[in-house]
Amino acid sequence: MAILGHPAGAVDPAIDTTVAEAVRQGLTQSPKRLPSWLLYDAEGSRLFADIMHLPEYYLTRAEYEILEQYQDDFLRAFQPDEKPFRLVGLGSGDGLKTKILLEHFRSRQARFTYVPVDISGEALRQLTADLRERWPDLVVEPVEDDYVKALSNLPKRPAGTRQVVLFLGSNVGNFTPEEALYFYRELYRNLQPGDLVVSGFDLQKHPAIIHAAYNDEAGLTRAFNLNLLHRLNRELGADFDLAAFDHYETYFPETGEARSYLVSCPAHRVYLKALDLTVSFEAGEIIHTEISRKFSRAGIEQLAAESGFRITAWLTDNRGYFAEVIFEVV
Ligand code: AVJ
Repeated sequence: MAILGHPAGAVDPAIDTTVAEAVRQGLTQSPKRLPSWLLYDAEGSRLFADIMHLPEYYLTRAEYEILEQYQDDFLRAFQPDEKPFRLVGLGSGDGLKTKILLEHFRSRQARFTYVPVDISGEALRQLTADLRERWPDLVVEPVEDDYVKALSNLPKRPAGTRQVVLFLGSNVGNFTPEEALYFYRELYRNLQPGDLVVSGFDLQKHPAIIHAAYNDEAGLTRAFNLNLLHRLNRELGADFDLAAFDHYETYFPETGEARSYLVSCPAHRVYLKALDLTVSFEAGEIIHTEISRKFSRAGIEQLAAESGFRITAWLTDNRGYFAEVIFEVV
């Protein structure tokens, strides 16, 4: 299942073959690219947690604002009747945003369980330990997996339970339009009538605001992007010289795509021991590492319609930067 770039593979405790294969594929094609899920090793997840606090990174604060302001509306949407619900958090990360909702739902004695899904085992273990300490009676069933695979591998849900999938943080922005459509169709296929998907979408806005969010003064986004090479040095015995690479991001308002690259400044070669592969870089050659797509309302409505969902709520922050959208299976 390679469409989202994280194919299932044999498990070798020494070398992660899914990492190895993705890197071999990405660095032997032209232009070079590395899938964005590779950014989230333990260090990458930590760096991203710091990025969420950056003054330029408006996304997290905007989403917070929406979750806080509309927590009651979310609960009414998730539990319009007496039916208990199961919250599935795709890409839960450090879970800070989800905790706002969990806290509120607990204070209202809502009946629910929580299934955080994340590709970073480390982030997931921390979140689970933290939640279990804070709310010992909350049922938390963590799943360490990639989103699409997780959908079909979820623990069996108790009968008479509504499933509510949280896909926050504009993680959907990492997908190409084709991947996003595929992903929402897969979601639809794995859900039942009455089930919900709550998606966070970063909206199109002044390009300078978006550009700044991926080019912060403190250099955290740069460190986050470069950390990917550090990871390959460690996990694949590569000899990337981090000083030879730069972070570069550019935003295309016509398509809503922010694209991030690593740029090889000098012409040079890199050797990856675990792959027995030498990769040549020309001066100024790029490796594409991430797409952070920004959405229009029409684009989101089209995505919902083409994947079979009905939009039942559209909630934004006061500046209209970000939208939390509820999709229902009809
Ligand atoms: C976690 C994918 C939503 O694209 O904004 C932040 C990741 N990359 N800064 C985003 C990210 C650079 C983030 N997502």
